[in-house]
Amino acid sequence: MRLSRLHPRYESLRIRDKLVKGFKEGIVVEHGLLAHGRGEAFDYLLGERTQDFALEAIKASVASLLLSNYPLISVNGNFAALCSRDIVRLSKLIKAKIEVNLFHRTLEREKKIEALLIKQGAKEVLGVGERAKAKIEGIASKRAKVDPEGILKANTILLALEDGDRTEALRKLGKRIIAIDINPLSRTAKMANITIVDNCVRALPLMVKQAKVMKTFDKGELREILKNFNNEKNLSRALKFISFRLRNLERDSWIA
Ligand code: PTJ
Repeated sequence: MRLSRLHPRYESLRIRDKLVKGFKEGIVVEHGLLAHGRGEAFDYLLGERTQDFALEAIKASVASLLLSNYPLISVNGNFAALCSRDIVRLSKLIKAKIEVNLFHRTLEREKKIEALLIKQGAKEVLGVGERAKAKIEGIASKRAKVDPEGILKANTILLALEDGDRTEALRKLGKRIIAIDINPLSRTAKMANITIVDNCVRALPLMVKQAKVMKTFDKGELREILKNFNNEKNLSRALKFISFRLRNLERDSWIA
């Protein structure tokens, strides 16, 4: 469909189109379209903007990734369809590995996502086919299969649109988890070390921008940013923001 930039919901429709295209190309699964719908509802509650608590989480995340000696970005279908270009850009800035890790795993999808990331400039994509020969305990789905040179070895992992089980299992293995999850109530949001409550479509470009600036910081400065961040408090700020917005909307609708 050809979208007019003048449409009041242009941005939201543009994102939907990206996902539908990803679906038609075999990158996104049907379930991914449903997951996006849930995300859209939360984005509506957040005012479809990156709020200050998300920006703080983004800064803490970039600090954490720059401090890590084995950072990794875990990519699923939705994340690839929406953010492939910025995933690759960020991976280069923070010197992170990229691994494909799917809930609805098929070799065909893994290869398509790998090809998309390579097209965007990735030099190497882990976790595809035979490479995912390690297994993580405590995960019931095929997401348990990981690359021994990737997720198994990494100490800081950035992920998006994740299920709580895997986040929990990865935390049990001692990994630091940075999650982009627009739902502050999700298990992943609560289990992660740092949760960016924002749409990945906005969060990733902002992470790239921050990484360009923060990679010049010394380790002391990065540690200070990380030390001042508290995930529980940040999540509660997100919830307070949503309640505040709903109260205001309710009041305004009464006046109208
Ligand atoms: O590609 P696969 O096979 O690995 O499958 C991936 C899906 C997306 C199907 C799978 O991970 C899934 O079922 O995801 P969930 O559990 O429905 O969604 C995970 C979280 O992501 C939910 O809390 C959503 O609100 C949130 N979410 C959805 N869209 C976005 C989002 N968070 C940030 N940005 C979004 N665009």
